[in-house]
Amino acid sequence: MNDDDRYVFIAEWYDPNAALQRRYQLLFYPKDGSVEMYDVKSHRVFLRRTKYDALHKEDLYVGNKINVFSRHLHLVDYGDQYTAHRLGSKKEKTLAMIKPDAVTKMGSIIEAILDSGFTITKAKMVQLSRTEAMDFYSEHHSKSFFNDLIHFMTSGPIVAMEVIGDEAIASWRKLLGPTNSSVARSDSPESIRAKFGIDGTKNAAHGSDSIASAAREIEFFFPSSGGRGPKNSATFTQSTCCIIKPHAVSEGLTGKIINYILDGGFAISALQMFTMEKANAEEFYEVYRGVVVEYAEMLAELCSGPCIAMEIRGPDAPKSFREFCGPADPEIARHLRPKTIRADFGKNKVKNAVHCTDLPEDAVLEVQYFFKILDN
Ligand code: 3AN
Repeated sequence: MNDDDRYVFIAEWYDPNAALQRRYQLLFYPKDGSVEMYDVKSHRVFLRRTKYDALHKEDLYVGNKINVFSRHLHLVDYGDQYTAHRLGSKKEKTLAMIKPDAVTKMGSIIEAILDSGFTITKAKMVQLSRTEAMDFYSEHHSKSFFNDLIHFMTSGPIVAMEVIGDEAIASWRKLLGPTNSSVARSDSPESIRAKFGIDGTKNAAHGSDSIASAAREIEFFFPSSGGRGPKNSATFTQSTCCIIKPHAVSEGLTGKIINYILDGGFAISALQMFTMEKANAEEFYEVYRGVVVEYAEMLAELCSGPCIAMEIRGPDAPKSFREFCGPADPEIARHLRPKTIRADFGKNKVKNAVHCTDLPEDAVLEVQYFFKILDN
């Protein structure tokens, strides 16, 4: 690294007060981890060069959303040739999908994805209709296994994810292993299909096979404009709401927390990644305003980056799941309720790994807030 290295990006930020999409030139200095921003239109300094520890070189690529001093910025382009050349060449997006046979193993699969250095930028659990599954696999229409494949893919929910990383298309397929799970077990025993797949059709997960299919498949599940994409799998009955908070997502704990929940005997019937706007977080946390001392910090945390919202089901769900999460303060949790999510993964009262519904009567309302209102 050169001492005077600096990377330049074009970043967009939606300014809710002015209802405007603003454009900035963002400069990052790896030497001291500082950032500087200029308003593209007015050429004015927007942020004087300031050290910002939460931003890393690995976060800087076109398409990624980053958080700089509580503003969600979307990196839409490279600002100069040098940056494009140094940081841009290898990053790709691909579609990773967990198939119905492996949804109960999703914690371990997500852990494998994150441990391999990929970033999950979108995620949604959906239930495919027959028409949607046939559309997704249209290239296999004439194959002998087509009917079995469609039957299988509509037999239960799946989890679709947009994954970004260096040469993500080929690396994710390598991590997946051969299409047939038995072949995977002999040829590539450490692969996902070897570990979690059953046979040739029930093979745990999917990965796009080219840049063109990655673009088509990502658009299929996460339409960029207008369309709705496949429906989320929320049931809105006998369930409760859990959010993996942004700090835990950015610390790479998503897979571990999901495993913890599943191992605890709960089922995850819906899951989606959201990046909360302040107004939505305020609405969601309304009951805590003026009641909880840390309200303002809780708000800031919930808006600080992507979070994972989930619908949780299980015996005596709202109450039993709340106990499973443990006391809101992880320090207290570690003393009084050591085998709880917050005791194991929380840092402090604000960064306490997860939110869960407090009052049983709010449980379905909170699930609806994410899976009916925000997923719109
Ligand atoms: P991959 O997912 O490895 O790219 P494709 O695209 O050839 O494999 O096939 C799509 C899906 O169809 C596979 N993931 C698998 O579930 C199913 N499939 C492929 N080949 C067969 C086969 N010979 N018999 C049964 N199912 C198959």
